[in-house]
Amino acid sequence: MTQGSNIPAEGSGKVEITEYKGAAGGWGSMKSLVHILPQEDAIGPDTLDTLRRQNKPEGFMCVSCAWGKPAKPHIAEFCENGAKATAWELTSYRVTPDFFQQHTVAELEQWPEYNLEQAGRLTHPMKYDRATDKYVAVSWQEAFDGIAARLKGSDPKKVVLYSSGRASLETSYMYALFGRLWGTQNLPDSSNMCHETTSVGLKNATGSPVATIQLQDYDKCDAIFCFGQNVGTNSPRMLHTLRDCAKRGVEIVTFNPLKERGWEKFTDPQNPIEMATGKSTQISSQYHQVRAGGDIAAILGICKLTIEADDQALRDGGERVLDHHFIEQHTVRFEEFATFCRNATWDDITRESGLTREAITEAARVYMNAKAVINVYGMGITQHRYGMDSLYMLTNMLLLRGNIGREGAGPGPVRGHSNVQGQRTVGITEKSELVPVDRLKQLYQFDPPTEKGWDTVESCRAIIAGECQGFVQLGGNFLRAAPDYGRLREAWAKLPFTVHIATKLNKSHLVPGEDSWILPCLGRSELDMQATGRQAVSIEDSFSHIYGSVGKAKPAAETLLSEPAIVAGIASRVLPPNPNIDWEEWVGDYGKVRDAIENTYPDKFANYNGRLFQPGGFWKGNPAAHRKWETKSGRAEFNAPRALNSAGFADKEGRYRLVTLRSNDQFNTTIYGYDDRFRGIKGTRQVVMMCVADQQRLGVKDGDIVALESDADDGIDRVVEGLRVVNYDLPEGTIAGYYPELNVLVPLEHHALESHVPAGKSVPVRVRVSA
Ligand SMILES: Nc1nc2c(c(=O)[nH]1)N[C@H]1C(S)=C(S)[C@@H](COP(=O)(O)OP(=O)(O)OC[C@H]3O[C@@H](n4cnc5c(=O)[nH]c(N)nc54)[C@H](O)[C@@H]3O)O[C@H]1N2
Ligand SMILES: Nc1nc2c(c(=O)[nH]1)N[C@H]1C(S)=C(S)[C@@H](COP(=O)(O)OP(=O)(O)OC[C@H]3O[C@@H](n4cnc5c(=O)[nH]c(N)nc54)[C@H](O)[C@@H]3O)O[C@H]1N2
Ligand SMILES: [Mo]
Repeated sequence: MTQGSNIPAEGSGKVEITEYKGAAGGWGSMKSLVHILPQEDAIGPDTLDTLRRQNKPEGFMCVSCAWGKPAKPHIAEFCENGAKATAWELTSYRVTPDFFQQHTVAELEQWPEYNLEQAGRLTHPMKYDRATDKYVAVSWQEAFDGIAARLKGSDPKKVVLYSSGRASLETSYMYALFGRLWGTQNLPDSSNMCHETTSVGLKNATGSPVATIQLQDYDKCDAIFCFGQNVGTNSPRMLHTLRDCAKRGVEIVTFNPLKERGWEKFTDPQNPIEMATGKSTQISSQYHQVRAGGDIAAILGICKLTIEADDQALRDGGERVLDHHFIEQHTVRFEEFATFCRNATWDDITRESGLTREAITEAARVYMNAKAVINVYGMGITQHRYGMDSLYMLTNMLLLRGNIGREGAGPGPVRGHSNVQGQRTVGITEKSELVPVDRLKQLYQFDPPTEKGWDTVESCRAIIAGECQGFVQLGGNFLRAAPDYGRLREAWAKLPFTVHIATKLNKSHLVPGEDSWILPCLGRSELDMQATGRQAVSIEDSFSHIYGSVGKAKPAAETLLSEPAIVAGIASRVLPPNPNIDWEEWVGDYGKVRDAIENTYPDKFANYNGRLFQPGGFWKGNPAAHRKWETKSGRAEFNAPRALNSAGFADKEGRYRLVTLRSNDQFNTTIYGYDDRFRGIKGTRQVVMMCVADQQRLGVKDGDIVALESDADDGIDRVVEGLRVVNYDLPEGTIAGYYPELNVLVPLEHHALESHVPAGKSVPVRVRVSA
């Protein structure tokens, strides 16, 4: 067993910034993979065997992204980053009680995130000991009893039960049910920082909070528009789909302030000919470098041109451009929206989008000529103050030509965590209207809470105000992922208690409240043996397909418990006995939890256990995909935007829009390394990417060190020092750097208005140049 060691910040390699000339995928991805595997000492039989079975029916479902898993998988149905995630979980390094004996918590908190997770898998339940400032090993029994005592002594309405989107459907169902039985709906999850804008906005506009398309729709579309998603890094398996589309002649039009390599070209690492010849496929036929927050205006331009072309056709007696039949039968507020578009001026559109009228006209041409269009998007849309307006614009655009609810067309949000969408499906939510309250009542004979619980922003507010009485996290790294790190960290240290169900050590664990426990759990790739034998779990992807997943690798330690066992361990001690729930029986056989899920959601989960390993997963269905609109009006809804850019603050001299995003060597707050290959950045994450014009205005150049300061009008000082200027092709006034290092700059109240998703894609900052 190898013990993790403390390596100084920023890795040990030298910093190198050069333009990356290769395609996404290709040899670069192979090299990156072999680089991380030995580093993790993880090329054991288990890792390779696990990778072979990754994303295959009866295999194990990757813990990285939520992209669909085809019914006929590739020989190796995984990507560079999925393999990294697996290797990271199957590391041979261990964080044992000895490790904690050697390091105080104060010392560990100073370690970079990379070193904390690199130290290895957690092995024993640990409890914080204030006298020595160390975590010490306790038995599971002691941990559960201690936690139960703390929970019972608290007001359920003041305790947060957070989850990160990796936990399975089975665990998530049990966790949410525990919360409600105990009396709280404070059930935020990582989705509250992610696609909640989708869940709220798409639901309002189409009645369905998720993608209406399925994976096979990509075979039927003839144009794809992509807004604010970085496919090469964050959902690399999608590149296979896009490559096939591009080869078929599908036009792919991308809107992104950064030139992201994955949207430019792709060499398939699994294609020997492409690998041998270095041949790559061009992905985007058009690439528009919109300003951060400029999507509303860009799409407005497309809609304006489409509507005006239709007006013209009406005048000329030509073929109509809009799908009037669809608009009349299926939508509301079209006229209002059309008037808004006709009245919009090109001055406003070009200023706010940062694009020329010609560029937008080119994009509109593709839209008007296409029969079936998919709008793909990610965090570049959802993480803005007016993110919902961007999302509405995306939907408006599709509705104009009836591009929802038919083959090859529809909105295609690319979800983040592998089961983040599924968690919402089975009850992880702070909103009772999303919960089948009557069914829960009937099944478990209790009155579920009806008042709204806390989402992420509300949880942070409560923590900062000193009102939160305790925080339980099922996976994740809330303290680091949430906004306003400086203020939150200070308040987090005063929490009465925290409980962390986790595979690896992270910063959230290292700012202990009065009492803190770390509960180490099995990862999804590991064998999960319970009373009735080997267990499977299940997850839901971005297309609402549900798959079983079976881990086979030897667990990192014999002392680990599964997530369902940990949730049951806590729940059974906190709750009075309930004749309708046998927590122990559920842990012994997850099939019984699936039966309970099926009983709670009979429409979505019919014959759940029977269909668990259906190739390609089983579809839980989607009313909007059949043009059944479960909205307030009973139709799909057009919505004119409230603002022309989604940043939500005015332009001002010296003010920049900071985009916080992911490098190619990270999974959220998990940092695999210090290289961001496609962006040509090596050996450091302390950077701010900036275009030449902005550098000249500021009097700085590539390689200079600057600081970023908050420019929010809330009087709070927030600063990050020591950032290296990196010359980057970006629109003027838009700069970019890495999350989570820059989270200190994201004001808590700077969030998407309705969904409360922190607005990490346009943070108002100033650049301070040291004398
Ligand atoms: N390897 C790996 N895979 C992951 C993750 C990971 O960290 N690593 N994270 C997972 C999770 S939880 C999620 S949510 C997804 C995240 O995947 P993405 O949605 O790709 O998230 P980001 O990396 O934050 O990048 C967002 C993209 O939006 C662009 N952008 C920023 N602002 C704007 C804007 O105003 N308009 C437009 N049009 N574009 C903009 C950025 O340049 C960037 O390309 O990936 C998931 N998959
Ligand atoms: N500024 C800024 N902030 C952001 C974002 C951004 O783009 N910009 N993105 C936001 C988004 S989209 C998201 S989704 C959130 C992510 O927020 P989270 O989901 O809370 O964070 P992660 O980094 O994914 O969590 C990593 C930790 O999960 C634990 N873990 C890993 N695997 C398992 C497992 O199988 N079981 C259990 N129990 N634990 C496990 C490990 O201990 C690891 O340290 O961050 C958000 N924050
Ligand atoms: Mo996410």
